[in-house]
Amino acid sequence: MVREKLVKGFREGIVVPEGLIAHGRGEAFDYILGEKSRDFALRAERAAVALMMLSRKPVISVNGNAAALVAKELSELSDVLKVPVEVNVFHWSRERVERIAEWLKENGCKNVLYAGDAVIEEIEHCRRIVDKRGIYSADTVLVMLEDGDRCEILRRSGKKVIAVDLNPLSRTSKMADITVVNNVTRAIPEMVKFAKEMKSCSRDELKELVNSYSNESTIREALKAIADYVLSV
Ligand code: PTJ
Repeated sequence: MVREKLVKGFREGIVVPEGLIAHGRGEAFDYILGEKSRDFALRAERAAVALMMLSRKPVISVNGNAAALVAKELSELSDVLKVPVEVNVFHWSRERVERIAEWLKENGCKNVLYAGDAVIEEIEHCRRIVDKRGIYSADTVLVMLEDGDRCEILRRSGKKVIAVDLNPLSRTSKMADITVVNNVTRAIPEMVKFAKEMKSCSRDELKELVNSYSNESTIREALKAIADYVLSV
């Protein structure tokens, strides 16, 4: 079913061929992680939601694969957290960006940014094209299925980065403030659930969740989970 969503997205011009390759890589990591949400992923998801709730101007960055896989869930997350979704893609064309934005709107997203009216100079590829009201001025960016160098540049420009990436060894995973080593198909619905539950948390409780979080531990635990799982089968 997941593959069918991507294939449909590909036929409709939302997903690029490279996105199908990226998904295959994700599937391989998901397989050796046991295809379930691990404790370190759930902890990262809670910390991620807390960080977004504490942020002045958070934004959810969405590319072709994410839109094809979890458009409805991203719309819900955007709604619950009152955070905009920005279409930001590696393989950019005005037509493609508009198509993804339309798809997100059809799936319930009320706050979609895709103006492409600003650039982040240091980024060399098309992900440099951003929206002034979104990634450009955001203090926290949630990214998924990300290529390595943007994460580093966003962090260098003073933004907090939350990544969802099944590969704990990727540059994005290592560079992000919070890495959710989980499949977006599980991570985003879980984050919606946590966001609803955490609405009653005080700022101090949210701060405690963020401050007690260690991304280094997450990466280490993810690698250990892979090693244990692979050796146990
Ligand atoms: O839509 P565009 O134009 O922005 O293009 C997007 C792609 C996916 C082509 C681009 O971002 C890309 O090439 O990504 P990479 O470098 O292949 O990185 C994707 C990362 O996401 C890899 O580390 C994969 O393991 C991981 N990944 C793949 N599928 C999933 C995933 N992580 C979480 N959930 C998934 N379903």
